[in-house]
Amino acid sequence: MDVVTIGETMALFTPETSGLMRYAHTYSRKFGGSESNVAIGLTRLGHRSGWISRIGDDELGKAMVSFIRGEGVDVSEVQVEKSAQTGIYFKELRREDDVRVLYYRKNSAASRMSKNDLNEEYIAQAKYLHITGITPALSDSCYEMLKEAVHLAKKHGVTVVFDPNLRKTLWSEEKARQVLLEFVKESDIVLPGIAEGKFLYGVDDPQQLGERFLADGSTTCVLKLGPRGAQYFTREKTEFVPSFTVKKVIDPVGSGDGFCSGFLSGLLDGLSLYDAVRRGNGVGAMVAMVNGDVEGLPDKRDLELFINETDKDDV
Ligand code: KDG
Repeated sequence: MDVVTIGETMALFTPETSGLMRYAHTYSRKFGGSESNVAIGLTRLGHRSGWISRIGDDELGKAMVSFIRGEGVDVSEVQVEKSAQTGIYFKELRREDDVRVLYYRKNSAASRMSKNDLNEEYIAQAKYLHITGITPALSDSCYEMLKEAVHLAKKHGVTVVFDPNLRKTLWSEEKARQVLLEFVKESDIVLPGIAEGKFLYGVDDPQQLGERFLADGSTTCVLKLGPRGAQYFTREKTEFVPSFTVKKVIDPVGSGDGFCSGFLSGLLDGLSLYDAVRRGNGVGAMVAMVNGDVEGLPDKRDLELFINETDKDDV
């Protein structure tokens, strides 16, 4: 396995019309979850990924696992929880530049995950363990599980990749800051957005933020700078990597996960950090141009065409 990831995925309902959701009558049903989005992004690019999770014993859960399995992700570590349901979320496209997310996930099946969901051998055979700051916000048992997963990864020399993925609606700011920093300190690679960096350290200068993340223990920090691109920091070097022109943002949700899958794909293919970040930028941009969390994730050929075609537009 190249990458193992852990987290909750939800059935995603998107109104077929834009505007206030109270006027919507028909919805399309998709699936979305930061970690499985990354796992799918990786299989599209030709890598092997596995997703650890829990689903409810219900139709949405079954459809979700079929979908993710169908994308080539290993789902052998997904458990079925009899006493809780698969989580749901809605994505309201209020207007062109205003996409809102509403969760119906409290006490969901995935929030019942615990240390018992972890198979040490499964984590040990991966090259990377990908985790996000959404999982510890779900419940105390999820928080404990994630700490244990990181412990197992470190024990077996598996590189830990952490995307803070701050979701303020899931917990208090104080708790979020404390726990996210705990995971930053335990991770090898961190992939924060600039707003998350500011939330964690109170500064928004990219250079200062990069230094803070490295000082806290990560060997590589890639700071996502939104439409501008991203900047990576290691102890030896820092470089800004410009983004690609996105002609029209249709749905930005999931583009951070797209970035992560492109970046990890680059590392797995042995690219330089600059080129891995560039691949991340390309995938992130492509996801933002399509409605849905995973529908815009490209395969390698599609990605190459996009990157080469937009090369001339680089900023
Ligand atoms: O990054 C995209 C995710 O936010 C989306 O897929 C849903 O996992 C999700 C979450 O918890 O918000």
